[in-house]
Amino acid sequence: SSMISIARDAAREDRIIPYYQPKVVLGSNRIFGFEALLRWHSPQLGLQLPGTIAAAFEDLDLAIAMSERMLTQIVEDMRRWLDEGVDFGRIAVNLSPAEFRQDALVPRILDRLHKSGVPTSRLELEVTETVFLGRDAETVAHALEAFSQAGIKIALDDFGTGFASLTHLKTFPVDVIKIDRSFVSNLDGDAGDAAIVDAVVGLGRRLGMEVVAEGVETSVQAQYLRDCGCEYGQGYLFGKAAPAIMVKDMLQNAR
Ligand code: G
Ligand code: G
Ligand code: NA
Ligand code: MN
Repeated sequence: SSMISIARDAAREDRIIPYYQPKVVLGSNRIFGFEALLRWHSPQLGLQLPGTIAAAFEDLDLAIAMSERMLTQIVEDMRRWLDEGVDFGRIAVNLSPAEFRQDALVPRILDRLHKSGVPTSRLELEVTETVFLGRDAETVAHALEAFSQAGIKIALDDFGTGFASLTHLKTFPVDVIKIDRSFVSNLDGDAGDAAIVDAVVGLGRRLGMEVVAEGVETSVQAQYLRDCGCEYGQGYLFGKAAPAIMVKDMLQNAR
């Protein structure tokens, strides 16, 4: 399809750029990390969101190529920030289910960190519930276990929208639950969504996991989340994704 050919071009031509969206401690609005979000530059159309090449994330070769570009730049950015004394906290990177089909996923990521001297504790990997459901569930389990053993944090993204069972929270090494923004956006109006958010926050805390609310756009939502004990948030209220060069400013402005 043309989407695939566009993505192939984007991955090859080095047009992929990580943008960084802050994640904050809701009690203080302090930034404790960032999510790296893929952007790519189209010579014709300018800066593009990942949705324009969504199909590419399901193609193994392209998913790997894009992920390589992202990781190379992210590790470079982290190395530079460490050298400059910029405390960026932890950087979360999204992994698509297709990426778990490559044998060398774990060493590929660990080698990068080791070669650059960036501590594994600085990296978090975000996966959606769908990674647990395919026929490669066992491969995925081994990879997540290996990442976790190495000190990399694992976040379950878009929590509540997939088909995963609560058992997965117990059987996979999950450190962070990200409450999907569809629940957060209706917090001020929908009693059902408020109940779901309350329950997930309670569940996560009881299991000793960090709970991050995604898509926080209003101060009313942020206050509701604080009141129900949700510790962390992410969303336009605190900042949109921005290029690496803006990270220092974001950290300074959040103090
Ligand atoms: O970045 P938003 O700005 O549009 O991201 C849209 C979707 O693309 C989200 O579901 C997000 O998880 C996914 N996404 C963003 N960056 C990456 C990436 O580097 N790799 C993968 N696999 N997915 C990404
Ligand atoms: O699937 P994932 O959670 O990784 O996707 C993150 C997506 O959510 C990205 O497209 C990002 O740009 C978007 N996003 C981040 N914060 C907000 C927000 O406050 N509101 C909305 N509507 N989208 C957001
Ligand atoms: Na994500
Ligand atoms: Mn999400």
